[in-house]
Amino acid sequence: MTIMSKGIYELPESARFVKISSVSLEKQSGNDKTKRTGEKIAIVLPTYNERKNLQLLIPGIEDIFDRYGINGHLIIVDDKSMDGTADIAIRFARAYRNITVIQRPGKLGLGSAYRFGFKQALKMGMDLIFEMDADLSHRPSYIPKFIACLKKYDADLVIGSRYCKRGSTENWPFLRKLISFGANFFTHIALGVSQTRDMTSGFRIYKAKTLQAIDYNALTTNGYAWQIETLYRTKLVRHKIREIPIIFHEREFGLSKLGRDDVKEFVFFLFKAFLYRISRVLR
Ligand SMILES: Nc1nc2c(ncn2[C@@H]2O[C@H](COP(=O)(O)OP(=O)(O)OP(=O)(O)O)[C@@H](O)[C@H]2O)c(=O)[nH]1
Ligand SMILES: [Mg+2]
Repeated sequence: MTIMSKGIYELPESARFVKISSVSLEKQSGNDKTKRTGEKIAIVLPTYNERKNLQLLIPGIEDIFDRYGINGHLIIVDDKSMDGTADIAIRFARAYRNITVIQRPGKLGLGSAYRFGFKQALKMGMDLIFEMDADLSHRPSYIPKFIACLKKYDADLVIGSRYCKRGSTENWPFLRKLISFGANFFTHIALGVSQTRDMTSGFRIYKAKTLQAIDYNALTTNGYAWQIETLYRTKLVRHKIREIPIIFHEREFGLSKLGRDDVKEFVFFLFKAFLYRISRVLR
């Protein structure tokens, strides 16, 4: 794993030009996928230089939508990848017609990409919204399991957990395991979330009403800390959180995008949340 220390968040996302291409919003005829009925489910995929992965991932997700009759939609939020990720995404959008591609003009961070993707999903009237990495670490075969768990327990947020029984990571180097373990350990202490053992996991499904309840658009983090901020807010609004086991695969293509700014933001958020939690206890 190579860690990129590229600077992010130089400009607020609102101040930048964003292009949204959605073939499904245009007038089309004779396409079965866009005519599917039932609950509308969006999968938000943030991408930054994931061309090779996306080429395999999109057909994999579409296959699951077909096999399980899921009324699914993909929202790809690309931050000006240099490897042509957006071009590939647009080509798939033309073929599958249930894909929206959002092209932002620079790398604004993982959390910022999700915030933008969620806004689009809610605008499109989605009922359930997934977060999923685009680097094949999160396998599409779990998608129906998330939906089944959400329904079975009437949960508001279901997290794909690497650290519960039957969950695991595959091909992760020791250092990566240590970082993830440390992040989860300190997050548990700072936030006191007991409903999942994998607080930093980015494979999740939310009910639309939960995103509205946590006021996702007003959250403060832009990088990887987004995962713990959204989880903490979900706990604070007392929405139901469950976890299912997942096997997380190390990426085969491309590099990790976790940068120094992400780590700083993560630590700062944990510290702030911890102080807030203590002040609530003492009050
Ligand atoms: N749009 C956008 N996507 C991003 C950004 N940073 C990361 N991503 C995407 O978010 C997903 C998760 O990022 P990864 O770099 O895989 O993070 P990770 O899974 O913690 O790290 P690895 O285990 O090394 O893969 C991937 O699909 C990335 O392409 C960003 O600033 N903007
Ligand atoms: Mg990854």
